[in-house]
Amino acid sequence: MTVQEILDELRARPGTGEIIPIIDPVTEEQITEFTDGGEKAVEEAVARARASFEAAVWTGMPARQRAKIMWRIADLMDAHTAEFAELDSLNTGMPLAQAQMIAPTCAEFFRYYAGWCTKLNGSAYEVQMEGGVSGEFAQMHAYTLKEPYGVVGLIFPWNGPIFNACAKIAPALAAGCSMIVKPAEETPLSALLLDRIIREAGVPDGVVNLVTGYGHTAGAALTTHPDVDKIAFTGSTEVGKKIVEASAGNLKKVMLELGGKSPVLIYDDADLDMAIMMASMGIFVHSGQGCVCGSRIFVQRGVYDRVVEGIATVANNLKLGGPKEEGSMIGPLISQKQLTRVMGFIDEGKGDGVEVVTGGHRLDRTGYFVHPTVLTNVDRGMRLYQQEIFGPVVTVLPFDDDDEAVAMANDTSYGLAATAWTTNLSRAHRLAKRLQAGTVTLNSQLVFDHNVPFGGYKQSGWGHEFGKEGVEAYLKTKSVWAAL
Ligand code: TXE
Repeated sequence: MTVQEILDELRARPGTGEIIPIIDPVTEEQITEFTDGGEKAVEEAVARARASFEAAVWTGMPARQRAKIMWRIADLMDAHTAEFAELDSLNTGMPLAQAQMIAPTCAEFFRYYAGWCTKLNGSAYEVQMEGGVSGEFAQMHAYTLKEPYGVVGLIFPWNGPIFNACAKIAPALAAGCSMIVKPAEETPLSALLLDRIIREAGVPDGVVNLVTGYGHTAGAALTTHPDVDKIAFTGSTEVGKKIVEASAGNLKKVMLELGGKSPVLIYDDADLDMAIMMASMGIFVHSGQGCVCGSRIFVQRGVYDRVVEGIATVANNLKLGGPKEEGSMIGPLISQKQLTRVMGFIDEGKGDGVEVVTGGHRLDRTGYFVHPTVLTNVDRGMRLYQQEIFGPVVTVLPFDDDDEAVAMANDTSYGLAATAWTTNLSRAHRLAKRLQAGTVTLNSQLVFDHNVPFGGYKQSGWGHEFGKEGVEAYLKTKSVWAAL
């Protein structure tokens, strides 16, 4: 299966709407184009998903058998690591080595969740009910059943195309759902390859249905569809709110993984070399296009100057470039739209008197590259301090003590992730409790495991992905009562 075959397959997909170009963010040239699937594609996909669910073609299969098929998906993905890496790096501009590391992690989602297929049990309860039908105390036996939600819509963004796809498809399959999969319009390529693999591995027709198209057409049609039982969405907080409103029609359940403005606290007793390197990579990796990127750094005053200088040095030493360019460590932003957005925040900050320690400009070359940017002298009311920029832009501010650090860290509407760097472990764990975030990392950043739940506090999301919580998101609980 070559990259060209995938490009041809995308171009040949039927659609009813506008032509959507796929642009290489490194060359700014069109790679291919496809037709928006729009409402019609969603309508057909939902009908196929519903029919497969009602016919129990997947849920009716023994759990062991489903687990084997999921393992087969993972094995096939491993056999195609090179193609997945090539497709995602072509589509997003991320370095090839990075894409090659990510692909096997994505395959692992299917192995991890395959294990859950045979373990989705309810609980049993012995109940003595006063005044029951058969005497003073009615003996009751109650138990819960875990049932798949039904037909679910999976909508995800462009920042980690194959990762986002697997993080949603694998638990939904383990739970026994039928699904409609809508990748971002910018990055549908690797989802096409995954779709082929899923069918080749033996997932019956109609269980996984790929729809390609815009968010405001295909995505929106999914969220309003009366026959979709749940939406699992990763993307912007703005669209997350739209999805909540759109889902009200049939009160479909919604899981949201939204944006962040994650704080990183660096104390004077921290391993500063490590903290500087990790905090820098924690924002500049993937050009800041990660939901957990630590975009607000707070440094204890005594080491403030040293840390600002250290982060600026890392920023200046990172080699930006496309996947094919020798030694490139960081790729471009995904699109002209994101470049305009990111530069808008930076230019507005400059106008408001922010100090640009380094960066603050796009690179003087083709491609949507922004120089890693360190900003100080930032006012906490500024838009660039409060809103997710989703670019390689970090603000650094000083603090004196725990109370001030925590107050500043918690001072946004987001609550996705937070980090503390300190060798005082009792303080580290106290901070973990006080920081308003769904994930807190202590003396570490950029951590991930399939088994550890991940979800946002405040306006960063609803519900969890990964781990046991990740599969439970696709399950309903039914209570059954029996009089003994
Ligand atoms: O995201 P969108 P965009 C944030 C980040 C970024 C900003 C804009 O701050 O700068 O969002 O990025 C689909 N109904 N994040 O515009 O629009 C769309 O087709 C249903 C953070 O790309 O949220 C795509 O598949 N679906 C985030 C997906 O939603 C709709 C990662 C995401 O697109 C829709 C990405 C609609 N009305 C961006 N409108 C994170 N949490 O990591 C769009 N979509």
